[in-house]
Amino acid sequence: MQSAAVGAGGLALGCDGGGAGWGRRPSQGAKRLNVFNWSDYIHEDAIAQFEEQTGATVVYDNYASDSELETRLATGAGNYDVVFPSDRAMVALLAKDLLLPLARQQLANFGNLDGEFLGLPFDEDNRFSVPYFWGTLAVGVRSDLCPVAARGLEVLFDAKLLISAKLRRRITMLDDMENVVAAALSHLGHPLNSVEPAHLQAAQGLLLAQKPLVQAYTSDSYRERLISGDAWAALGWSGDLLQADAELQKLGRESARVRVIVPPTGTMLWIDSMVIPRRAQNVELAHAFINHLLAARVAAMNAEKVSYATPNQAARALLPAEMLADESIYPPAEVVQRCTWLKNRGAEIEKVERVWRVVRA
Ligand code: N2P
Repeated sequence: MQSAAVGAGGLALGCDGGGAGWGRRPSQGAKRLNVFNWSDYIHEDAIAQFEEQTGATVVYDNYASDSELETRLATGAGNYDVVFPSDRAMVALLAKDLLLPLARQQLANFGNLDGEFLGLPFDEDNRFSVPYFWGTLAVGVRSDLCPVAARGLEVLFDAKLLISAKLRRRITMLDDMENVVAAALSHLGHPLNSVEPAHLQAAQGLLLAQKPLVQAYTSDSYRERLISGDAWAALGWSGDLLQADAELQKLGRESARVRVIVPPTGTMLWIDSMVIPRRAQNVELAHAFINHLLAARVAAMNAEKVSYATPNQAARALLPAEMLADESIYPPAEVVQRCTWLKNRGAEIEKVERVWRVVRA
């Protein structure tokens, strides 16, 4: 399995690590690749190895929301060569013709991907996108600090519980319209993509009641807030929450844990892809970078670091068994069945936008 996986890799890796270091200043005439990715979403050695192998310099920058990415690409700011939109953002970026079709022959490692994650509705033939990681919308709880045994979303939404357990201002929510509204809908027992006025009205009421108890709406700093203990519970992306737990263990804070709960009644599933923006300046190097991240060993190293689920089958064969068995990364089939993808709600999304505007006002 291992040799098949590595053999499928088009790029000879054989790297010793070390490398020139990412984010270094480009030397004159050196090739330079501009990469824009979600925060905490790559193993830094994956970048260093690429720089080492190609002699290119990777200028790496982070974002925390799809809308940030969409705005940058639409305005042409940043000159990015490789970016990582979610399934939701893919729809918007393709509609605006902001992505370049990929040259599959330059992606020798494409075959490492699990067919289950190919041909998804937002890009049926994967003409523009290559899956990177998938995950869930989850709840992370500092179980050593939080005085209640959380089961799921109630630890964020049950106002009585929050006040009695002194969780007031100890919770954080994502700064993400669709996912926060979906979490509220889910807590109320409504479909996560609902645009029923009565459902959205109830979700708005719940979010407004919750608002004074929220420490922050943030899509990146919740990881640090959980680690520091400023926040005790957070709505977040599964891997970031697991990273917070791993970081606490690394710091030797044995009793300090972040327990990651994938709401058993079902939650949002999402998948992020690697794509090349239409205005990219270094198209060939961009393909080489995507291909590098598809190599089994690189993808496995990356998956171990970020604790998200990899769609790379060859990489999965290299992952530790306990990671593959971790249900907060790879939820069991019956939970996945209860999960849902964010639906493209067309013009109806305005109703969700209205709720979000009222809540965030
Ligand atoms: C990584 C965030 C994962 C992105 N920090 C969710 N689409």
